[in-house]
Parts: sequence; C-alpha cells; structure tokens
Amino acid sequence: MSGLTLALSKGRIFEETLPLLAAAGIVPAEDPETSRKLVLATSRPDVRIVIVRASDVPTYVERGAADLGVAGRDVLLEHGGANLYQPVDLGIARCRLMVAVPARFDYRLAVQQGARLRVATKYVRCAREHFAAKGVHVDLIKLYGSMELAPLVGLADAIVDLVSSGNTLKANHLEAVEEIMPISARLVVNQAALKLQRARLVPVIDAIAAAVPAARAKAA
Ligand code: PRT
Ligand code: MG
Repeated sequence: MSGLTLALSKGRIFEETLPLLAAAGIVPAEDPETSRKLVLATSRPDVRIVIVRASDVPTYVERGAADLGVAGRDVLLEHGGANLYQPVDLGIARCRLMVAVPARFDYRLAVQQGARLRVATKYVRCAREHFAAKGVHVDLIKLYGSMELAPLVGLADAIVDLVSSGNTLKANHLEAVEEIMPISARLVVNQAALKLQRARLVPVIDAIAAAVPAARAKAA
C-alpha cells in the first residue's frame, strides 16, 4: 500500500480526533455514525480511515493493517502495545481509571483489615498491578461491560472502571475511592510503517502533535 491507513473507533475518539486530523489536512468524507462503511475515504487521496472497536486499534496497528491509529491509554495498557511507537499523547478522551464501591462499603477498612476483595473489571491487567503494588488481595472478575452492576447484585465488592463526569457511578449508588491513573488517548504508529512510509507519516504525526495544545486548551 502506498497510502496511509488510519484506525479509529467510533464515538468520542473519532469526534475528538477530527480537529487534530484537520490540522494535518485530513477530513473524513463520511461520518461513521450515519454511514455504515468501515473504510472511509478522506480529503487526501493518499489517506483512508478504518473504523474498528476501540480495543482493536492496537491489534490493527501492531500488525500493519493500519499504519497509525488512536487508542486510549487504558486500551494500550491492557493490550500490551509493546511493539507500537507512541509518539504523541493527544490529551483527548480524558478520564480516570478508578476503584469504586457501593456507598455503604468501607473500602479503607476492608483494605486495612487485609480482607480479600472481589473486584469486577474490564481492566484486569491494570487492576492486578494496582492491587499487587498496594499489597491488597483480590479476586479479579473479568467483565466486558456494565461493571457498575456487579456490586449491586453481589457479584463484586468493588469495581475498577473509567470515570469522567462521575454520573454513571452516582446513578448506581457507587463512590470512587481511589484513582489508579489518569487516562487520555495516544497516537500509535506501526514501527515498520514509520521506516517505509516515513516521508508520508512524519508530516502527519508532526501536524497532529502541533495541534494538540490548541485542542487541549479548548477541552479545558
Ligand atoms: O463502547 P465499546 O465497547 O465499543 O468500546 P469502548 O467503551 O472501549 O469505546 P469508547 O468509544 O466508549 O471509549 C474509547 C476510549 O475513550 C476509552 O478507551 C477511554 O480511553 C476513553 N474514555 C474517556 C472513556 C470514557 N472517557 C468514559 N467515560 N471510555 C469509557 N467511558 C465510560 C466508562 O467506562 C463508564 O461506563 O463511561 C462511563 C463513565 O462515564 P461518566 O461520565 O458517567 O463518569
Ligand atoms: Mg464504551
């Protein structure tokens, strides 16, 4: 392939990446929310966008099916992402990975007493590292979504999930009790493509990186 393929997920990543792409002269020809197409042409004949699940972006880029992509730090940490070049923190799709419990559950006391906690999460890897570093014993329960439900039905004592406004926790009578890490989305680039497509890739990476401060100021 002589052109560039960019992997993006629908929703907040796509929306928040748009102004950064525009700075690199890349404007998608269609909106993935309304079109059902998975391959989108752009204003640049040498750049196309593929629409994939957020958690699949590292796989597409690592294996060279896409030359570059945008993925959350959460997704990259869970995936591993060791073979991906990660040149730019885009500062978009910001949130925090947090431990949350039902309002009636005394997390600090349970930790102090050395209780074994049942923790439901999609972020098993990050959760395991966090609790191991704290010396807290946990049974991790892998879920693929709606973690907030788990404590409500007695499946878990706590959850590890992404929080942005906090409204989802509040609506389910949960409280954030600990921050594991701040999250934002990163630009990820295939390492072989960086060598073979250098002349095309580097100006795109540089233009995106240059647009980050303005996008951040707007989001703040
Ligand atoms: O939705 P799908 O299953 O296809 O995949 P996904 O959930 O991984 O994708 P998407 O598009 O929802 O999220 C893409 C990326 O956005 C994530 O990988 C994060 O890096 C980032 N991001 C930023 C978030 C949030 N903010 C966020 N609030 N991802 C998810 N959420 C969810 C959170 O899991 C919880 O259910 O929103 C809910 C909490 O939001 P508040 O505002 O109520 O606190
Ligand atoms: Mg989602």
